[in-house]
Amino acid sequence: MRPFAAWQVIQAMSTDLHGMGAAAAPTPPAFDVTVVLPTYNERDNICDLIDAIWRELESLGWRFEILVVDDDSPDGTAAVVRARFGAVDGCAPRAEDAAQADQAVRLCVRTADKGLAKSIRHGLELARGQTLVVMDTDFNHDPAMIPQMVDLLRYYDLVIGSRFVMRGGMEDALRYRYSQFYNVFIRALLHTQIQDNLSGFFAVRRDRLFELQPLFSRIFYGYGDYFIRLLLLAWRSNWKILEVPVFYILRRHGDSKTGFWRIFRDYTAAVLRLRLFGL
Ligand SMILES: Nc1nc2c(ncn2[C@@H]2O[C@H](COP(=O)(O)OP(=O)(O)O)[C@@H](O)[C@H]2O)c(=O)[nH]1
Ligand SMILES: [Mg+2]
Repeated sequence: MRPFAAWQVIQAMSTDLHGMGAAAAPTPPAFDVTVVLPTYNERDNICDLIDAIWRELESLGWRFEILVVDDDSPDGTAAVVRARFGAVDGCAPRAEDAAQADQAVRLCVRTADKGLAKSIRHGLELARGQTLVVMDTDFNHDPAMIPQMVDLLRYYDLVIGSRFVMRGGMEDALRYRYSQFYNVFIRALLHTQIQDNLSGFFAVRRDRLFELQPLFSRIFYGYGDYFIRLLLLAWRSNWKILEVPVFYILRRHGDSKTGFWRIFRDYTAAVLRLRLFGL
């Protein structure tokens, strides 16, 4: 990508942010990009992932923050981040020291109201980037995709890393088939055209996301089902949505927190609720 492209993204976004009278975000954007990383027991992955994201974004000359939102993982995830990066306290709504730097690692350790979706909401509300990216921290999601996903926000409101568009995929072939089938079910019930409603790897324009803020508590609860709700709302709000192909590799270290039957039950309940009662 050409280096000036990022500047154009930022320019375009700030114009819209002011021009559209978007709902005020909790903190003013100080960075071009915030990458929100929800973690639970990711001690052996998190530092390598931050390094990889840093390499991808630094070469583009972007101002960025990487915000780790950890649910007080018993394996010491927060401690390794602090030891390696000396991360500033990311839970403080205005971490002025971080805003001084062009790049920063922030760490927010949550001890109450835990859970994946609530951590992501917390991270998004603390984030100070014009563009917000959310991804897994186990290398399922490829950090090399971030630059193009952010760049495409010049044309779209939301860019999803999708396993089910051409050249997308997943190393775990069985889970790929299950997810593909489940997405057919979601589309049939919710009447959308989104191919990967379970991705959780996305980049969104800050101004667009915060237009939804009054509805955040109806979206961000539970586990990955928050993404189904977010996408449905985005779809019904006529957002411009693009799916770009991503290939999920297996997690590098540690265990998945996704239990098949629990997820199947919870997601099906979530989709049926959306179908019957809306958001
Ligand atoms: N903060 C927080 N992060 C979580 C929680 N559960 C899972 N995660 C993170 O969410 C991401 C997705 O979880 P993962 O186990 O990789 O699920 P999978 O990709 O479906 O197998 C990973 O980065 C996890 O560390 C949680 O309760 N709180
Ligand atoms: Mg994962």
